[in-house]
Amino acid sequence: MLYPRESETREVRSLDGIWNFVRSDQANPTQGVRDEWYTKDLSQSRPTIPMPVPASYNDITTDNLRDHVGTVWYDRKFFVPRSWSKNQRIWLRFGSVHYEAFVWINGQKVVKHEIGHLPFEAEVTDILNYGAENRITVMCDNALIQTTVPQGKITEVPNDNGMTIIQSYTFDFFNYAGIHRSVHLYTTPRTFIEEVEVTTALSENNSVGEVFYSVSVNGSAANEAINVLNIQANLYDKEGAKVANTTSDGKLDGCLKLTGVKPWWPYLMHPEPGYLYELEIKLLAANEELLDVYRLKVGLRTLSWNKSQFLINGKPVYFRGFGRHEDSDIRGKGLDNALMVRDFNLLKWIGANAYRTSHYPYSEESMQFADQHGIMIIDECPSVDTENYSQELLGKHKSSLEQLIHRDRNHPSVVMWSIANEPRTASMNADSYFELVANFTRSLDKTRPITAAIAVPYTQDKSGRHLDIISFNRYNAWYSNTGRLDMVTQNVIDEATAWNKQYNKPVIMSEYGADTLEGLHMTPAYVWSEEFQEEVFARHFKAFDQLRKKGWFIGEFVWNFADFKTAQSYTRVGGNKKGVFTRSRQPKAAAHLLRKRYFALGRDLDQCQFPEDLFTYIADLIS
Ligand code: BDP
Repeated sequence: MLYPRESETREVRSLDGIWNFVRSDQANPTQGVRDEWYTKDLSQSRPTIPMPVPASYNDITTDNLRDHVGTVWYDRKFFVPRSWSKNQRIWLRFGSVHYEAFVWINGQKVVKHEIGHLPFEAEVTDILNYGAENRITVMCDNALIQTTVPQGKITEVPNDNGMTIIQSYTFDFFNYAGIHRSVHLYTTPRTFIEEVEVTTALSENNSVGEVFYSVSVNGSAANEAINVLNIQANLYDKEGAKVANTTSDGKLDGCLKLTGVKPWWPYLMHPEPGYLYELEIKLLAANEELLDVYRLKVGLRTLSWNKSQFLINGKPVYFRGFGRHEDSDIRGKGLDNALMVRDFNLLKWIGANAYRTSHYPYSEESMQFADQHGIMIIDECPSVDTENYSQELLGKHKSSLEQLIHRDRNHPSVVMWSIANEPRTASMNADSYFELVANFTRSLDKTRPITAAIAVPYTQDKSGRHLDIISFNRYNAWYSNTGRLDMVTQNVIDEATAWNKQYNKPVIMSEYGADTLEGLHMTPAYVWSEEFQEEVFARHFKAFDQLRKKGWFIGEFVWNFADFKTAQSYTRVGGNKKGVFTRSRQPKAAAHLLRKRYFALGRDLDQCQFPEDLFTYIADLIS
């Protein structure tokens, strides 16, 4: 699914803003559907409150909307200009709604979509009133059960007022819900470019590049006249100079070849990271009439992997990064450009070159930003703590990967697919289940390796043989041997080595860390203190350096980039505090330590420059 972009043949209009909002009665979640609330303004059925879009609805009000389980309703009015009625098609597109969405326009159902964090759209050409006002109504359901992705449980329990419904889940982040990303209306011509798939190749020492494109066309003309449609593809460099072009004769795919390529490199691996070309796709009718134009950014790079290495443009990569969350105060998981830009500034400040989109797909805007800044992404689907394997679950798990890959396959920043986080892979069914999930993923994209972040002991795991790269999560000195800083380094070395021995594949430590309350200082180091987090990190660094020498250890990812909200629990003080940054994105002491390490690795492996302020002046004697 293409990101909505303006061009000479397309218009895009945002429906973001303040919508009207109603919470259903928890005991009666389908009442609004039965009473057809979508046939008139919500305010005529129930008192409404204002609700920002995009945002999670949970932390906006002062009542207990935070813990609401079940359906909520949104609506708003919008105007469609008369000019839009002419010979074109109109699409309604949601960046994401968590978890399930039902959408009506002017009382008519237009789309239903399940699984959060992924875009969906529907054609609304024949439903809109042109030159007039229209109403959009959205019902959103946050309920997670054993066959949703991710899984949860709904139970009815007695409380002081009778009975109530409780949502529980095993994963460790708050189940924020609502219209999380932007809502757009956009126009396309009648016959238009529906999909573009791009892959790239480099040769001659990365100086010659090829951009392979394949286009799908949607529209009435497409079927009758597919042979007479042509694609004109132009490639422009950063300065806007045309560097390659082709016109395919009656074909919807082709290849652009160029010399003197500037490959896409990760941050700190090259002085000019994140180099992007612009690919312009023009759909032409047989008589040369211009039907549609779509432009997207393209990075030229190759990925390869073997039993011990992961390479980009032929150069071995060592990942230094984070597991993250899309999470912040008030807006929850709602898209926020200020937060996104701040986070990338911090990633670059600290010298990271990668992150995993734990534990679901992140916004399309952040994927584009990662392309531009050369940050490598391990792109994770929303399957977390996967268990109770069933056919229905498998179907939705595969669907989440299919939607993710279709959305993200053209991003040069995406270097790996993560098909699950901490699945219960010790269970018997895990073997065949993950074989099916991994094979399905490979059938959709052969250009990227597959991983999963595994937490079961290597002796019990049944998924690793289906993966290309082994990632493991482990909390030495935190969940195991709490407080024992003297039991970190050797354990990390031993476990990583055992994973490698077992599967003969590259190994990443995808999570390690310690909860840390900013401002709590204790020496000698004690759990929850800033000193303890620094010590835990340093003991891991020691292990990583020994592992790096073995040749198959290819990355270290701290858990977590920033503090984030979780469900209520006596192990969580206001949320998970394993952040290197606070929830308001200020550094804890360990951030400065990690920064020194990440830049030291960058200089050692990729000859990057140190930032001037990396080391504080202490005395003439120390350099
Ligand atoms: C890991 C999970 C992650 C948690 C983390 C923790 O993958 O989602 O937040 O533990 O407990 O097991 O901090």
